[in-house]
Amino acid sequence: MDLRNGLRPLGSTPAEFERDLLSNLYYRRGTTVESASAQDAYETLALTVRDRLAARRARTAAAHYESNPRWVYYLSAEYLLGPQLEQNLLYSGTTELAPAALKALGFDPAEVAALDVEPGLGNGGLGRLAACLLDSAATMDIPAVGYGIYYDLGIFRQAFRDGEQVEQPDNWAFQGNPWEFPAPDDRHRVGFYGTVGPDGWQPGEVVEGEPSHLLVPGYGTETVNIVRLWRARACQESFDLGRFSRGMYVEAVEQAVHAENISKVLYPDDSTESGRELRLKQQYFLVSCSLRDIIRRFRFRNDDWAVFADKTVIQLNDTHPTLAIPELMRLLVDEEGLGWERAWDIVRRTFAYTCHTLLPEALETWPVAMLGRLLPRHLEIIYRINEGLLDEVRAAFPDDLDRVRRMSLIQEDPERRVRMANLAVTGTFAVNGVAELHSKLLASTTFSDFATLWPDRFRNVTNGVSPRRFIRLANPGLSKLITSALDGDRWLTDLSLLEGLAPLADDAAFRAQWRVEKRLAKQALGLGDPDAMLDVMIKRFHEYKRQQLKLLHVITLYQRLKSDPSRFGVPRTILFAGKAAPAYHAAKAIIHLINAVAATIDADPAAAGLLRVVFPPNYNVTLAEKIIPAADLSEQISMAGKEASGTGNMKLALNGAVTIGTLDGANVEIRDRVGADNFFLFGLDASAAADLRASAYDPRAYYTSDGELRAAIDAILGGDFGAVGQGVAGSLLDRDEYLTLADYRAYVDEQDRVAAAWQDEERWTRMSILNAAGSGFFSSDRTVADYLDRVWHASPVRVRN
Ligand code: 26Q
Repeated sequence: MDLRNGLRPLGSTPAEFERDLLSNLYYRRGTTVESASAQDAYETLALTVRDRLAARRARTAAAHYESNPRWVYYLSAEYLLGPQLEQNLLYSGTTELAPAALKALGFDPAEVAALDVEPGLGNGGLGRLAACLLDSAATMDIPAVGYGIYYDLGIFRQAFRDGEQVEQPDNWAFQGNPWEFPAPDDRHRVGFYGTVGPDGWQPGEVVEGEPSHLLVPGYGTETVNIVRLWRARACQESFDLGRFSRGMYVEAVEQAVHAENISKVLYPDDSTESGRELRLKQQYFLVSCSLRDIIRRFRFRNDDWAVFADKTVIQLNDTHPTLAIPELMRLLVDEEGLGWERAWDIVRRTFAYTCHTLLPEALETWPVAMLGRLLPRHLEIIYRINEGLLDEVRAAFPDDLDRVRRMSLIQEDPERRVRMANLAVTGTFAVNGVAELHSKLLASTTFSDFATLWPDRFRNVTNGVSPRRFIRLANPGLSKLITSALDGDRWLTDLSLLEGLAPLADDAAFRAQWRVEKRLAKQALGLGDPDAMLDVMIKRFHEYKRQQLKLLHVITLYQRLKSDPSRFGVPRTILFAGKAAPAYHAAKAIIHLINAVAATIDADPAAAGLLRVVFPPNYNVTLAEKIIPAADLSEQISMAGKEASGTGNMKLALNGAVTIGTLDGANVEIRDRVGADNFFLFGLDASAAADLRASAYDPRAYYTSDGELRAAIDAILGGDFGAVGQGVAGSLLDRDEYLTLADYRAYVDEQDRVAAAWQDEERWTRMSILNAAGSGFFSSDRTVADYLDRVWHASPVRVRN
């Protein structure tokens, strides 16, 4: 089938692009050049670029239909897709055409581009990973669909008021979103509440899920996949015409408003389980809509459940979509009439689970009472799955009651709750961690009982990042230099080729060019002196990540500058960026204190030209793309054994930042690959940290015995930075859950070695180049290749031109 029949081919010359732009402005935007606003121009440009991808999308769909492949479905409550315009220009080969055409029509390309809003449909690493994996799957021609939620309000916009974080709503699609294709025909109905009787589940409330999809183009290939996002819609019946006619306007729409609240807002929490029923509703809403869609798509070419698990693999991005396991059981048993064992076999062969945490408090559980009220049939199914699990445990370990209690899907004390991670491990054929160390720790600690019972289920897939977004788009200058050094841009789809840069670390002329690009990136960022070291800590705020440790270092540097300049080191701009969950008071207190310290240093002429602390608000993908190319030093200083992987660490190394870090998450693998000489290592390792925490750890002993540490904490307590930070200092002295004081001395001493290395410009540049050269492994293309090999077992489908 040739889908191009009857379609006007879209041109690739400037004149043709300009003609299409003009035509879209008239016929789709309904305006004229003379009266068009910048917003009109932006939306029209987006449509014109999107059209070029839509033609490829149509051919992709046709090729997929024809080959009836094994599909990869990615279920994720979060996606951080990043700004769409620059990416879609690059992927459609219109990066040069577009601004030229805009100019020819009298628009200012920079003003137009600035209107592109990033969809902030995620919190942090897990959401951005989802976007990188989709990018790589498309680039590798893998038939894949991402499913998620279309939150009206994405991750909050962060602002500072008197140095404190305040959260503002992010109504990202307020002006409309020109990149999406609404598909109201593919709506599904989702039930909640109600009762289970002889005729099965009778929901008490029904909401509709309406999908829109965004295009996910592959780079350097024809494939264009999609990510499908669900929005909650009230059913027709929920508008109460009777009440409306009686003037009860609010009451008339009450039900409808209630229904649509499901996709209203992203939970801005990346650590603690929120006890809110609406979050659970969101999770089931995502799962129910997506599974129905997956089955609908399965039926295009298949009619036998016997092949479902051969044609489908569903990856669960953490436990947030774990209700998919009981939901598929329900669909197969209650709606399709399959027997329990047959259905369970299909489910167990269909799902795979990625765990992204090691923090016990971040393992999701839901009160049995809440789940049973919201989803009574699912609770029955979970109980039945649990019976099978516990029978298996008892058979393998007779008389080990404690093990049965630990592995049960139901936690009994202090309140009965469903353990979603246990359910995810039980209902899947593969469970993976996101870095070598993390996967090892999962199997030896968090999931040790399950790993003993089912050792083959556990594997590792180390995270990766898209080189298209995080170096090609973010850092065009350095990308150009690399392309000319490597004689072409094949490295963009085979990042291992960056190894070819290693010999150039010894080439003085190349080093000079490398420095020029770094400097230009710092100038473009415009924060601080471009000749000072840019030392960055950019990530969500969490005590385990230890922004407070970096802050103690800042205070120590400041105190040395004032009292002992010979020990100060080198000029630095220290950049923090990141959001704290609104209810995470300890993290917000750290933000407040950082801003107070920054203000004090900024106001002190003694610090001018030597030390500056900057904290640009509202860290997101857009801002990351500006900071990462400019960074010299990458702070990856979590307490060892707590950071599952990290992906910012990879993005920074790829762009030639040198890491100072603990042996945590993927830092371990970064150090292995860039070389121990090009990585500043410090601190307790995971096992020493775990031992110290298990012993009678006394943070005050470190405070008492280390003069610099004591001085830094005393400065906070004594009000050098205003009344701010008493709580932060107090919690470090009293409990210091993440061993900040235990690692302080090793950290500060290692920072002195960083400063010494920086003083030798040529040495530093060599390290910087070797970091980029050694980062090839951290491409999300390699991650997808590992998923294909270890979990998905799917094959590419080539799309013809
Ligand atoms: C759970 C329940 C209720 C509300 C919110 C949540 C929630 C939301 C988001 C829990 C966790 C998250 C996000 C976790 C996350 O981003 N983890 C990071 O994942 C990265 C990708 O694997 C890793 O690199 C990071 O180490 C890990 O912290």
